[in-house]
Amino acid sequence: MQKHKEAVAVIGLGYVGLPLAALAVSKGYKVFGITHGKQKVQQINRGINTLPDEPSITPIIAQKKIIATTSYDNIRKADIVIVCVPTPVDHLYNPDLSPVISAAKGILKCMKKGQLIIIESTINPGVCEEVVLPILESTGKKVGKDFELAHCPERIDPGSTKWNVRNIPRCVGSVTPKGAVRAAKFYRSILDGEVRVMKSIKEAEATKIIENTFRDINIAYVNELAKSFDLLGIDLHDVIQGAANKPFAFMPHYPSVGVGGHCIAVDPYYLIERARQAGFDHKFLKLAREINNSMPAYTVGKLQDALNHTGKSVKGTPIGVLGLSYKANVGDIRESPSLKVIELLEGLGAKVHIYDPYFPEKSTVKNLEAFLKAVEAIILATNHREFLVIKPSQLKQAKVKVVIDGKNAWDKQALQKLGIIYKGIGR
Ligand code: SAJ
Repeated sequence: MQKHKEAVAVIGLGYVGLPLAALAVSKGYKVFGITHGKQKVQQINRGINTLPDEPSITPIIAQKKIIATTSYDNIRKADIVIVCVPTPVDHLYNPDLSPVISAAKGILKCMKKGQLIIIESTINPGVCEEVVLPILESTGKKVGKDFELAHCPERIDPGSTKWNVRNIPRCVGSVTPKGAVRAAKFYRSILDGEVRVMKSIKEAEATKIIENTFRDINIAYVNELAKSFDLLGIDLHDVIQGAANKPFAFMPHYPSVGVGGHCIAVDPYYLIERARQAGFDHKFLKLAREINNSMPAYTVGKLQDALNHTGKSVKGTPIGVLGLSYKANVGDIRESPSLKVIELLEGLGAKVHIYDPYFPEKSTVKNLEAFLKAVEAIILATNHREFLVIKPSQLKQAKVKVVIDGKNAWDKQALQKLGIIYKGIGR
């Protein structure tokens, strides 16, 4: 039964938009979904959850209450329009706002007086007022009079069993005080978590960007430590766990094969570019990106050293990359370091076998057994739960000689005891 007379339109039904649409439906809003892809539209209208990593929303999607279309027409029937489209970077790491721009242009064509337009996509400070607002006001409409514009940065943590769209606290900001009140009221009607109203829309944009650049520099910090501790012969993984038992003023991050995903690996470039335009050079953020982007090559270099010890080279050795996803237990390869590792290995003439249960179509073998049989050296690139239960004896039996543990997830001592050459990242 519909509890709210307002209708919501969600543009972009991916990792961010579909859980949000499902939550709004479950809270009694009429919800229109707008997305690319006729097949995706059909599936959602048939009650099929198109996000395998978000099983919690399956029962809500099955109720078929989200009215999905590829066209923007239903915007005319919505009181609140929420933009949840990707904000990627191109191959030169330049921010690509084209999805946000086309969403704003699509809204403009179907705008209705009094609408509240909310951007959830991660953007740098200034995008709402310098990019989105000029489009929405380009036909003479005025923010604060004909519509409101707010920003509520998404905080989805894909694959998390603890945090979800409903319980994660949020921040919201708007161009006008009235817009902030309306946006906060909407989010408080669907969320259990705190909704904090920021003093401006720029502050809301900046909140998300500093959350993720904070994470990127902390990961870069431990990745740089890994390179020095490898030379010092100190197990950084253990040392971080030692430091982590300090109950205050330390937040553990862990070195790895690299930083992937559509958030941490991307968001810093938005702030770097916007600050550059304003005349400031974010040397520290850029260095962190450089360090994190260097980890796939560092990992492949460890494989080359390890193979040299056995008198072998990358070329001509059957090598396996275990895991394509950018992080454990999700099926998402956006900016995944695995892809860079594979590219580097193939550039060195390696025959690369790939296995990721989340990507059977991109795997070169059907299952883990076939993978282990085919390879002599393994780079563990994703710590999926399926890979954590692989026993050292299975690797020994499969005559695996070298393991490069890109996630420091396997048992170093046990593998070394079986005569397998083991190298971790910083261990
Ligand atoms: N990574 C490391 N070392 C770490 C943590 C992560 O190498 O200590 C790597 C991961 O393997 C992955 C990448 O960094 O390749 C990103 O990992 P992530 O855990 O940050 O995963 P994301 O990209 O899903 O980040 C999301 C973000 N959420 C939003 O942007 C809304 C981020 O803000 C959260 O902090 C993060 O989830 C989280 O905490 O899980």
